[in-house]
Amino acid sequence: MSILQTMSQEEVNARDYVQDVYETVVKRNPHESEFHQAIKEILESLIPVIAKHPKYKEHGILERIVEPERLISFRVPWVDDQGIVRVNRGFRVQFNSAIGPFKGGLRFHPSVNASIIKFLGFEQIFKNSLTGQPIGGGKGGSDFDPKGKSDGEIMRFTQSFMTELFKYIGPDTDVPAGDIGVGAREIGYMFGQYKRIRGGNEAGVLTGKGIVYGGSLARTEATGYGTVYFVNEMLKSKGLSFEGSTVVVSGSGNVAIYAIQKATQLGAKVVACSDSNGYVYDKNGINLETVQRLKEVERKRLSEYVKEHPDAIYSEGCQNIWTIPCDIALPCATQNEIDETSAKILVSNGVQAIGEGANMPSTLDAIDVFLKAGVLFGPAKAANAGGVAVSALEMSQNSMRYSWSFHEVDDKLHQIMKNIYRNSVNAAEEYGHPGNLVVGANIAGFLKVADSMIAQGVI
Ligand code: NDP
Ligand code: 2IT
Repeated sequence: MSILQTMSQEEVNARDYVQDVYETVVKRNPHESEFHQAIKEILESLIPVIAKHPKYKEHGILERIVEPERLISFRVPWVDDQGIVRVNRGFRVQFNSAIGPFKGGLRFHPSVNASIIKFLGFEQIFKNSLTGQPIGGGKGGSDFDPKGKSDGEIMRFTQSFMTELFKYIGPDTDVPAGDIGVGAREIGYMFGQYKRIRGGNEAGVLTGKGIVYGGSLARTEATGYGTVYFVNEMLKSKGLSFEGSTVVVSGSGNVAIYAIQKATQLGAKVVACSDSNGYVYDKNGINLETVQRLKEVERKRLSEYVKEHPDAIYSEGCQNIWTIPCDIALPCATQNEIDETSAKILVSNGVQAIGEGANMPSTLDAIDVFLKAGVLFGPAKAANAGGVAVSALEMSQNSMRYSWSFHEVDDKLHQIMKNIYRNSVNAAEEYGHPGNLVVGANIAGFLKVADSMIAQGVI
């Protein structure tokens, strides 16, 4: 039976409408493949919602939600250690403020462009809604490459970046945080510059700050821990657990490090991790202390790991990490790092669960492979929402001028991840796709934002 025969007339109409919206996005944003990909995934998930509730079409919700409220692009001039003037491009997309101030990280990586920032900002709308906290969707960054830069260069760049960005952000309007290439050091320099320009201490303007000047305990750990908490819920639904499992984690940055730590605490053996040059396989289990020191303190390449652990094997090229047999795969590096071929290899090696720590790490074809094979699949906007959820807790603590203990924050994070899992499962069930957390997370995230947009009129 063809798909058309299994669809009601309302669903056929909804599908055609969604297709029209998608085509308009592609036409209006040419050559932005990552942005198209994120839009396509969401819109297709929403077909049963549009079919069931005509109000979303009547209020033009889809046409409005795919268009950012504002996209800011700016020049970032700075002087390198040789005295040469360098220029990068900065971005901030303020995508949707229906449920709260814009919230989302800043990414510094040479691949950053409007497409990357818009896909991330669009995803952030639904992720932030899923957390249950009052935060809208935003994202920003620059094509600046932090690799090989001195501390002074990083400071001059971030100060110049903030000298422009400060005009558009604030504790009640838009609250940036970290992402790839932006960690505690960069947030510290940006916070200092913002405070200097504004002439006041608005602690809640940025999250991911150092603990002694307004940061939240457990924010550093939150994304990686949250991903593992989410995957644990998926595993429990099938009577499985991390205990005794073999895990592969891609990346070796903030998200990867704390995913490795929590998975290990729950009894898993994490046998591999990677950076953009290659991956390490350690049959004894990855030594996290070594990875943290190499990547966070010494800012070296992961290839150095094998000098200290001669039993481990380093291979050039990060893609082949997915050929390592594992029970659980946690992609925690970057977008589209698992393609259809890698997904098929993972499935044929018997993978049971995927938890997306990174944003959009699986291509649409890869997701299809996982879902068809019946692999437990935790999509990014649900599985990695723990980072932004604890950022919102940081904002709350800043407003209260008070700090919670590590355990208080970690307990709240754990509960938030369980709620996201439950709400995604329920939405998938209610809209006719039981067990499909891609559809479930997209719908659960969408409904609150869409209803708020209707309540607030055509803006
Ligand atoms: P980091 O900069 O701390 O680490 C990024 C890691 O991914 C590094 O190991 C890096 O390797 C690797 N990497 C980056 N680009 C590529 C690439 N093109 N190919 C292969 N590997 C790559 O970033 P985070 O850990 O913060 O972010 C990782 C992912 O998690 C991103 O998708 C981010 O958007 C997402 N995320 C982050 C959150 C957070 O709170 N930080 C919250 C939610 C999602 P190398 O050192 O060689 O560059
Ligand atoms: O992708 C993400 O959710 C983040 N990079 C974290 C955003 C935040 O505001 O903490």
